Amino acid sequence: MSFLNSFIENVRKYPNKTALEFIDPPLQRLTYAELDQLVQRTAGYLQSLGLQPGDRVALQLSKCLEFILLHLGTVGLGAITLPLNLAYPPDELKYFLEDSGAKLFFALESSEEKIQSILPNLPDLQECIFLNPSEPNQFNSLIANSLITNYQSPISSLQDTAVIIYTSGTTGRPKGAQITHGNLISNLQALHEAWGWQHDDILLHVLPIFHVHGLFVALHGALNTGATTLLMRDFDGRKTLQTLVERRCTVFMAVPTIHQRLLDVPDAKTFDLSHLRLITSGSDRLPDEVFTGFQGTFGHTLLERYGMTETGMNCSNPLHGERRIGSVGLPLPGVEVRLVDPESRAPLPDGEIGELEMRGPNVFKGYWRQPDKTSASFSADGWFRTGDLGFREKDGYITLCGRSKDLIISGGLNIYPPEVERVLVEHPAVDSCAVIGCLDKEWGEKVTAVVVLHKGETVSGEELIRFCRERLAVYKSPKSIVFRDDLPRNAMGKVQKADLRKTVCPH
Ligand code: MLC
Repeated sequence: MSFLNSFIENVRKYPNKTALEFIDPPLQRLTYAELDQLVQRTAGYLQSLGLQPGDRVALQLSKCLEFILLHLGTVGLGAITLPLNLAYPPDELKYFLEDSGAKLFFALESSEEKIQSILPNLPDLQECIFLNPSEPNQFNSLIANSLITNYQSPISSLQDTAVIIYTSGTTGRPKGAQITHGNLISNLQALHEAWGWQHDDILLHVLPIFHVHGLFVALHGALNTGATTLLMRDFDGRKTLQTLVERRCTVFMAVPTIHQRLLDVPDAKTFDLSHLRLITSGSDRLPDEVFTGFQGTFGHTLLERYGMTETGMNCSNPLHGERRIGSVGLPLPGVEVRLVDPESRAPLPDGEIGELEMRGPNVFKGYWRQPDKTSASFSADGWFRTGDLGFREKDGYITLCGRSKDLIISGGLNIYPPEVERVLVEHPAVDSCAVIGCLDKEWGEKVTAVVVLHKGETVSGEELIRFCRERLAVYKSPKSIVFRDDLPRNAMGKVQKADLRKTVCPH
């Protein structure tokens, strides 16, 4: 039993049906049988490189077939995929490879020069293979002579880790969340039931595949059902609307920034999306204007759901029934949700705002090699502390209304201000700083740094942004810098970010 069982079942049921189709160059289309053959060859190739169950395989690749084959081949062999955002600069990348002890690393040929210097200092890394996804023959020839390997060998336990995804935190370096086969299976089953996935669904996939949303919810969801996935390598608003119409897609999943960009396509209203049966939104709070804008422009009521890396999907508005504006809906089948007082941790009654805690087969097994951080993120009786604040209405609907953690979500990506602050204060001109998220129509929240310089120093905002972009992923770097003489602090010396937001962020 592994989370690939349902995919393998679908290979048997629908061998000649299109499983994956890349709709921009290089154009690639594979049936379920063809995909299965290539995964088997990829598994054989990985075995020839010495991959053993439990080993980590890091992937820092664009959205390409090679990524999908390596991921499925890796987990099929009982090893662990480590998907990495392409935006990570060499310093961050080195930390992920080192911390995870990755044995194999697949990266883009175009990044070779940039990352060559970090490779010799990684003792666990046995091989780094550079790929060029615009030349599919390169990977084909790598795997061509591999023995076909039966990657369906059962894993020893559903508690085995399938994927590690790094998440940042308010303290210390990012932590690798270990997601097990059991987590993936339970969440696939819950979403199958909740969203009525059907084998004749056609999913248009525009998200990156190195996160939970694009990889587990969208791609795994479709493969688990025997549906067809059309993949767009880089999101484009107009092309998305055209494809949804021309290819008669039935399912579309995105983050609010993408939905907003669809609404911004000048002639959006002329695209008839009435044949779609499901359009979901997640990874960030869905603004009311986007919810109503979608109803007005496309006649569709977006289905908002709530999840996170450590838990997969937790809650969803119903497929049939009321999709309540501003609410993330009801707990998914098998997921238990409770609200507790963030200080005393005592459970709260309906209607009161508290921190959400989760329990269920969807909850990850812990942070990679970080037992202290793992135990700190669970209550004594085994509930995962999400750090999200919200309340439950009498009829069970849950509404999120803030975070107990200092966290910014921009375009569906999590950014922890302390990580950015640590980089900014390394600049010789910077005395202190505070990084906040300002509400923004496009990004949800826009990373904004409020900076106090050392006496007599001068430096431009552009220079500080450039400094951050050299050391951090671009999406984490501030989009604007505001200079101040000092920062508002409480009696304990803690910066009052709520006050700063009021004075710094445009209303
Ligand atoms: C790109 N940029 C971002 C950004 N994405 N900046 C802040 N936040 C982001 N999310 C940078 C680009 O590098 C670029 O820098 C500049 O902003 C403008 O880029 P763009 O070309 O306009 O952006 P684009 O590449 O089109 O990307 C926007 C996007 C993308 C919305 C399509 O961010 C995206 O795919 N987001 C989805 C993320 C996601 O899948 N999250 C799920 C996490 S899982 P420059 O150099 O040009 O200035 C999870 C759990 C759950 O949260 O529940 O789902």
